[in-house]
Amino acid sequence: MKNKLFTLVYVLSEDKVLLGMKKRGFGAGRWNGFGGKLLETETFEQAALRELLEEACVTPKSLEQVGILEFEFVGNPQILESHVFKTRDIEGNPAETEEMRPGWFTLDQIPYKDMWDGDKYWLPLLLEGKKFKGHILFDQNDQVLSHSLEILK
Ligand code: 6OG
Repeated sequence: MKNKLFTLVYVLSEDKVLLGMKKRGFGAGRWNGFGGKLLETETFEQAALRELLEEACVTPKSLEQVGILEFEFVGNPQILESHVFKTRDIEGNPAETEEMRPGWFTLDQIPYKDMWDGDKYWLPLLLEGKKFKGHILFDQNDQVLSHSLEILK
């Protein structure tokens, strides 16, 4: 079975990161980066840019790919492969959309308890400027059962 392909983008500004409260669909009720499914004709970078504009009303002037994460759920063979990006340069002001309510968080106040359970393992790597790849296995209650992460040079 082919992996399902996603993008996930984090906007950084000084000592803050922009997250979005997902209002509907997969992951609703959690703060997350901005992103979604890759369309067939898109590169990951094009999809990341499109999703950031659709969900937060901002356009990155540049995007840096920092990680690839495979999310797996027990009992489901379909792997969710998320390509993770960061940017510091955006055009426009973040605004609420039908899908996401944006909010800035200082790096020592990331709301991990209201985020996907895996985030606390790898988001600190992104915030420390590292590149990484990894695999995270979740149980039926969306809790992490096991994870492996490798820092890339
Ligand atoms: P749409 O269904 O809205 O795309 N995503 C995850 N993000 C985190 N932090 N942890 C996970 O662990 C995730 N699984 C999926 C990828 C879904 C968005 O949610 C991300 C996409 O950006 C399970 O099109």
